[in-house]
Amino acid sequence: MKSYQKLTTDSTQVPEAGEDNVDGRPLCHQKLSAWWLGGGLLMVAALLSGVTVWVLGQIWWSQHGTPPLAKCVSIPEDLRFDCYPERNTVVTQELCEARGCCFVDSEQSSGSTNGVPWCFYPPDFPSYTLGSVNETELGLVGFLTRKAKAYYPKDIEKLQLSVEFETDTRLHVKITDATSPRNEVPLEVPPVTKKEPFGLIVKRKTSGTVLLNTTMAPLFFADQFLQISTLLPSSYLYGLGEHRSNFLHSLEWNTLTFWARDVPPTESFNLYGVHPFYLVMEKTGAAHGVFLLNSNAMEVALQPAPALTWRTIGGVLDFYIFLGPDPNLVVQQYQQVIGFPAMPPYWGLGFHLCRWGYGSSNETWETVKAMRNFQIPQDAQWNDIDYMEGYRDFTVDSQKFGALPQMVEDLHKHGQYYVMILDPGISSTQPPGSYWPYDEGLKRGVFINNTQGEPLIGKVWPGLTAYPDFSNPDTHQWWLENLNRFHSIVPFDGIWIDMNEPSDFMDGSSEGCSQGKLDNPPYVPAVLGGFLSAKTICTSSRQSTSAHYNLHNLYGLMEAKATASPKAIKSDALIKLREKRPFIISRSTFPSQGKYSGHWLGDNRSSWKDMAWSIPGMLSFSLFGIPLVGADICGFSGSTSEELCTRWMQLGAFYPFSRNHNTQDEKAQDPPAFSPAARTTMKEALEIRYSLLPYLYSLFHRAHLQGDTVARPLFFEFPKDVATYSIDKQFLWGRGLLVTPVLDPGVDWVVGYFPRGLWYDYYTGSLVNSSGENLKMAAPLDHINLHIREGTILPTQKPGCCTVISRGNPMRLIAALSQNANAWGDLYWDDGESLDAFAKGDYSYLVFNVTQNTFTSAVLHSNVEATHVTVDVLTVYGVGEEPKIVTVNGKEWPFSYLTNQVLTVSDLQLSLSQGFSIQWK
Ligand code: MIG
Repeated sequence: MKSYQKLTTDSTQVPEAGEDNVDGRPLCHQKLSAWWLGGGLLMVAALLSGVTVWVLGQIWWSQHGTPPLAKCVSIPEDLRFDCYPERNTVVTQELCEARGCCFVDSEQSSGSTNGVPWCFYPPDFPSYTLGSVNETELGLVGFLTRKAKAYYPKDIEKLQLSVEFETDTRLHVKITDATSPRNEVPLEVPPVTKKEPFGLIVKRKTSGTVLLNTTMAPLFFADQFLQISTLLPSSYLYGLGEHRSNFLHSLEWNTLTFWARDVPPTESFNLYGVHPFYLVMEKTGAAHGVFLLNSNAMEVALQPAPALTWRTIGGVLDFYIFLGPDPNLVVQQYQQVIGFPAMPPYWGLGFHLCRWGYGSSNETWETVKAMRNFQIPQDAQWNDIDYMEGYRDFTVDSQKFGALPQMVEDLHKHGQYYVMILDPGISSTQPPGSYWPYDEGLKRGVFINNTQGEPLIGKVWPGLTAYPDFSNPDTHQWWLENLNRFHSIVPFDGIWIDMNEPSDFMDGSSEGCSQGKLDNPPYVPAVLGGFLSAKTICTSSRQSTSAHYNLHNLYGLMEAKATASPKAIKSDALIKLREKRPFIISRSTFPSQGKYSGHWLGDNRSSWKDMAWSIPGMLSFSLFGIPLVGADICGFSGSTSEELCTRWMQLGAFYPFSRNHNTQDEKAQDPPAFSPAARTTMKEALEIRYSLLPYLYSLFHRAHLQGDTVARPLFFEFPKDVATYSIDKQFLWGRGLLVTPVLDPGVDWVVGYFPRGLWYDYYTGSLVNSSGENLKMAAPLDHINLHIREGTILPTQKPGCCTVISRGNPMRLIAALSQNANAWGDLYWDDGESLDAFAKGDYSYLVFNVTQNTFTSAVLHSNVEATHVTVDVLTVYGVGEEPKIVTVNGKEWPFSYLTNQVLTVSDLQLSLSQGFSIQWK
């Protein structure tokens, strides 16, 4: 007879136990099979294309009671799952045992103080029993019941479990209240038509790796406390944002909290956005991902077993498991559920300049003129809240910003763009009849209400404010009309939505919050401040579809949707106004945000450390399906230095979203504010960015099309190279361009890791043949190291003042040959701003290839006016021998060859819209 004890202490035992039992039974046509094992264990299993899945049902006979100490101490420390996560209580033996848990003061027993819980679940802690199980089209549905109550109020006795294999690579596990509906996140997941069976212990067939095993700790499903734990197959865990941490998370008893919050990024705090998604690299180089679709305040506790515990205070347990097995595929599969990111306008990939504290429209305008004067590339000028009258949305300070409409007109005349900030809080203190947004909003009932049904009043920049309820479609219409009225005065091109956690300087409201269970839940995750309404509105406040308790983490998503959505019918504010692709940057984010907006990493500091943190921040958002991301270049708060700002402009030139932004009362940090040398270096960095925009734009197309990452972690391309797993000081653009910035002061060198293979210096074509090693490189202050991976062809274009110019400039194609002398690249091209250009077929798509000493450009799709764009230069890196002759479309052509194996063919004047070939012999 198999005892539960045995099963719980060795993860690999569970599947093995199943296999023992099925020995001798052919696992032939089965989609689903169930066996009763000894010891009251029901097991349901299915063999899928890539994984074997088990759902185990535990029958518990034990009662609450104090577990014997011997049993407790026998549990290894790493496998102790916290039974008392409450932080405000000193956990005594009495309190712990009242919960039926083991109390072992591990500091005394092992001298370790590293976070091992003293109060933890015994192996036979009461949990749910799996009852009847029925097959469904895609898997199974079953019921879970609880015999003994757990210790949180409103423990739900009967749960419904569904386990469905939705696609070959996606498993969907959902646990809900079987009898009454609970809050669910209104994410529109595309319907699944494919029929496949399904599981809860998930084991990869090829490697035997157990991806999930949730049998190690009890399942909780009380009204306001839901918890489930799983073992992890390795400690290589990524994602779980928004947090400030290394890209590779620490599993040393590390708890991450999820609750949208206005706070400068700080380690271990909950920050602006919420992304309950992780990716794990398994020991074999395969990857999988897990997404918990839940919008409540949440906590993820990591421990070195390695194991992970999800703890949320509402909603349902709705898991999607993505089987990869390649990390790129995991992220794609995740985005198949949450949606692919919007295609940004081309200009959105240009350089953006902003600050808080431009004193006037003229001061803003002067900055733009200085940028032009020094011929530093800039596509967009921004304004912060300074432009408003009394910080009220949809107003312009007529004294200081009287020239704003003219400035915007001037930007447009120069092919440049204007973006301004909007905060959600709407001033509630203006005399009636004088402020349309509030008057009209009140009339239409678009604001979030308090528990008495009156608009909840908090405080933000304009003073007392009401908060638009973006879960209400009427609010979208009202928001659109506001934007429309404002646009007729200031014809803006993009919108920066800030403060949308939402931020409230008052902690709750002007009247405090209720004492009810929504403001004071029985369990509060480790949120900054210790209570849910810290720096935000009361969680009891009422929105049209649910309490703010459930919708808080969705506020930024819903606001972005109202501002930008190409899909929503009534809410596509920017599209209706401009009929062009929206450009929105949001501070608070939630899964599926990428469909509507990009993100910046918030209020960083002007420090070297903060610059370094921007890389893991950016890479995490690549995982979250928000590729349009960047940090405030040169730092937001604090004062930057010329050296720091120079290095940061170099790094920031490679943020997918590249914006220099500064707080008020700090010295200017725009490029013209520095010495000629620094200014020149900054200009050169931006010129490299602008040169590479055709490549970057093509990467965004792939992100939009299928969820490829743009800024990419090295291990995505080298998943078998464990040395890449912890790298977050370097990153790739797509598969082919390696960026190695300097992140330290006072140095003129940098060490970077080069995965095995050939890498070419971007600037010179000089070759690095790496065996998978760290290399020290020269990095004087005017230089950022960039390397092209073997086998890559980069489409580049002569830079210009702005994308409107650079987009028309001649192209240079750079081919970096592999060891076998091959290379590949592509180019997606459209007018850069039309909505749905790809869907409508209004684009060109070109594929470049090098094989057998021949470069070919093949036009696979051509339906856009691009004849004016010419290819002028082909540079080939890694041509081993000097050619005797070069031909272009069969015609002999002059060329140059350098001894570092660089072949250059110039003055080509080939039309981009026609295929061509260039051969060397
Ligand atoms: O309470 O609008 O993160 O970028 O400059 C601060 C002023 C409000 C926070 C944003 C920051 C912006 C600032 N805002």
